[in-house]
Amino acid sequence: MNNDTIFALSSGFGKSGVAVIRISGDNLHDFATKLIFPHTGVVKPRHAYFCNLRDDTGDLIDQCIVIYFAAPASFTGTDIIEIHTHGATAVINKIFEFLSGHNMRMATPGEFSRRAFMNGKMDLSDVDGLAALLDAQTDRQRKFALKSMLGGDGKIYNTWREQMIEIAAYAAATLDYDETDLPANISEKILSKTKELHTDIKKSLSRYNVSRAIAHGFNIVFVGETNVGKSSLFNKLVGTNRAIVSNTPGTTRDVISAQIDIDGYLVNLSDTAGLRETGDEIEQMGIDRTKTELDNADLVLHIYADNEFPSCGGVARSDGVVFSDTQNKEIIVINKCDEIKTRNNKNAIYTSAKTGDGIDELLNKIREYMHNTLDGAENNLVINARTYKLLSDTERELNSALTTFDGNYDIFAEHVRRAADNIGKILGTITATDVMDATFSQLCLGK
Ligand SMILES: Nc1nc2c(ncn2[C@@H]2O[C@H](COP(=O)(O)OP(=O)(O)OP(=O)(O)O)[C@@H](O)[C@H]2O)c(=O)[nH]1
Ligand SMILES: [Mg+2]
Repeated sequence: MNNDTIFALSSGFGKSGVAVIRISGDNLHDFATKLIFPHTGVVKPRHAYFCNLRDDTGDLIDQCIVIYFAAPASFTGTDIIEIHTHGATAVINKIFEFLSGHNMRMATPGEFSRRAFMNGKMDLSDVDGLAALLDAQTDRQRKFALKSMLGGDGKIYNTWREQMIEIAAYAAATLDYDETDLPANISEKILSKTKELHTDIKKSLSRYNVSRAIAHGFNIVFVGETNVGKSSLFNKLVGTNRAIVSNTPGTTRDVISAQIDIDGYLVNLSDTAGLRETGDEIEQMGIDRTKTELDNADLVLHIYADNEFPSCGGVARSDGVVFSDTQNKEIIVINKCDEIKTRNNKNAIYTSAKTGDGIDELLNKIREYMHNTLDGAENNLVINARTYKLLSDTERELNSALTTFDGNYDIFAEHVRRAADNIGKILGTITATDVMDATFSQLCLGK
């Protein structure tokens, strides 16, 4: 192993009580001793030492806690020194200057994790989990990412891969050996096991939207004709006057977004331009954007201001142009209920952004919908765009193995082997440099 000695600020930038600078390298024991005991002393790994950190001229930089981790028992598998200093920009810069003078360099983003991966401390799915954890804003995101980071997903991928390798090996063996020399019913077992794997992987892929909704937020879109009170309701749910409200139809033109936390789930709320036929170019652009929002929606709040609305579901404009078929993921809201005498629609929620009537009921309905869609996701694989692509390729190979099977295990084995390779790419056991670069660069400096 020949690692450069690298350093980075592992805690966040900006003024803080404490900042943590991490150093990774091959032989840091002597340097740790120099920091902790400039005169005499023996540094023990994994002990916190309080010390006066001095530069090479003997000037005090700051009072710090320094911890030395000896390889391989560290995050990266290399020697590591952690310096816990006061979180002032001037102190941090001074320490960086001092370290640079000792033949050390600033780490690139994700370089610490890359070392951990190279030293077998993490597989790529753990790295994806770490990246998701660092991005986590809500409790559900935290739990979801943590499971992946601690190797839960890696275990599943490894089991799948081992099973595929075994299937491919047996399939190849049927070509070379007599059936009587192989385990009983081997042909049926090969096929049934492959079908089982194929079903499991298909199921995981179908839950991709759930992973995405937890990791990046559950998208709720407010849609409806002009002036029905979309922006007023949006403001109620966000809790501030984020969107402009006025009785002029066509007030909202752009998409206005805000994030809220509902029961630990991150929710992206989008208020959109009211749907109507318009000669106004800018308003039309807003309406086009509404369509994009609808395509990415997990739930649509379809707002009306009276009891009349099309019974077919889906989102249509007042001129009858159908925008999107959202009926499976739509809540019908009849707003301005303070002005309505009869409440004769059983499927709708009646609200008044003016009086606050029905807002809690609407929130409860959203909650119920979200829990039905997202709960239980802790058991899902955390699938991101990278793993989705590779998992889809895996599914396709297994599907080809099964559908092209004509009693000849030659081609069958090749498809299963390729499927196993794709899982290997998810884990990073088989990997191209560009995949690794993309995975590690999601991480920030110092990770
Ligand atoms: N009486 C009553 N008026 C409401 C209610 N909600 C909104 N309004 C009024 O209806 C008008 C339109 O409200 P907005 O929230 O701007 O409606 P919008 O659907 O966002 O309209 P556009 O952006 O033009 O599509 C404003 O004058 C609001 O004060 C309500 O529940 N009851
Ligand atoms: Mg509006």
